[in-house]
Amino acid sequence: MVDFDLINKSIFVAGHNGMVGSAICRALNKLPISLLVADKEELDLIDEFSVKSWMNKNKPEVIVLAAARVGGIYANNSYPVDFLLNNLKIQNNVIEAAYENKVEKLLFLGSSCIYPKWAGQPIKEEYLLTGELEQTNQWYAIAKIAGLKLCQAYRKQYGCDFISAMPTNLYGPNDNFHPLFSHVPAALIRRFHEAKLSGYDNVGVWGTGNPRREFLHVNDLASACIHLLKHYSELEPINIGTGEDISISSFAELVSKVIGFNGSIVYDTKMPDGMKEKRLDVRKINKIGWKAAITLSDGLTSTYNWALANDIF
Ligand code: GFB
Repeated sequence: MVDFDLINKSIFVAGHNGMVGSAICRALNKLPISLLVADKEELDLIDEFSVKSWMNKNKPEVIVLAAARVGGIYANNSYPVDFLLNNLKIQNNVIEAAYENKVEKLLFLGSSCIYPKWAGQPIKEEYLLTGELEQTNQWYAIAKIAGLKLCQAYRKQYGCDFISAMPTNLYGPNDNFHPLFSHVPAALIRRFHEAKLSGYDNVGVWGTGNPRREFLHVNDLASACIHLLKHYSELEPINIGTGEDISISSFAELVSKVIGFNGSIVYDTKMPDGMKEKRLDVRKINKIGWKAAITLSDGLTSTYNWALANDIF
């Protein structure tokens, strides 16, 4: 197993204010490293000149690229240009500047939605680019595929230690709790909470409730990222997940229980289902010594408590 020593390294987390970036910063802050972050006024990741000059000045030794335009199924469908173009710009700027500044290791974060719509389950890393993409998130998926290919290209042409990881659906503190643009965990936490407070009889859940999703707490993702920085150095991307999935209807029931909502659930079949299922095959990351630790029920409870404590609703 590869051993890359993070001790005393200067590590730049791009996207430190987001759910993923902030979780990675919390985990890195427990290590004897020097953490580099920059707010938008200091570093605009969409702007090539801004990225090049910031990198030249700050010279990180390691980069975690967690900055991206993200959102749930409705946001992906509504803002195709932002999801394609902004993500391409951010990753091109950061990855090119990483090469120019001789960054020793870069971790690029993709998403399980890069895999084909009809991929066999569980989804192995080698299923990438073997079939058509899911329509609702094709813009985001194309950008993320380009990002992982760019990392592979730098490894092939220049020998850079740039790796890519593909996390499954994530949730946790600092998620976006917008009622329309969020992913399903934050959307349902908000909706069930508001229904409980208002005394509603029922709550609407999008789609048929039949799709299956795998959910990983972002603190687990952060521990996986640190593990990969230390122990993974290959051309091929690596999946990060729990390896277990649940139907959206069972998930909605679990959220309703965690929130303490006693009414019923109504399905809005005018809203899209998206991919039927996307459970990741996580044997590769398990084999190099990492496993998810946070159960879905514990993770949802702590996320709800975090949202209450932070006046999110
Ligand atoms: O989380 P979500 O938006 O992302 O939706 P995807 C997951 C499932 O939950 C879909 C259903 O079947 C939705 O129809 N759902 C039910 C809801 N109620 C709701 C609700 O109130 N809000 C939302 N958002 N969904 C994402 C991609 O797809 O996967 C992202 O769009 C990202 O780009 C992520 O890659 C991993 O799993 O469908």
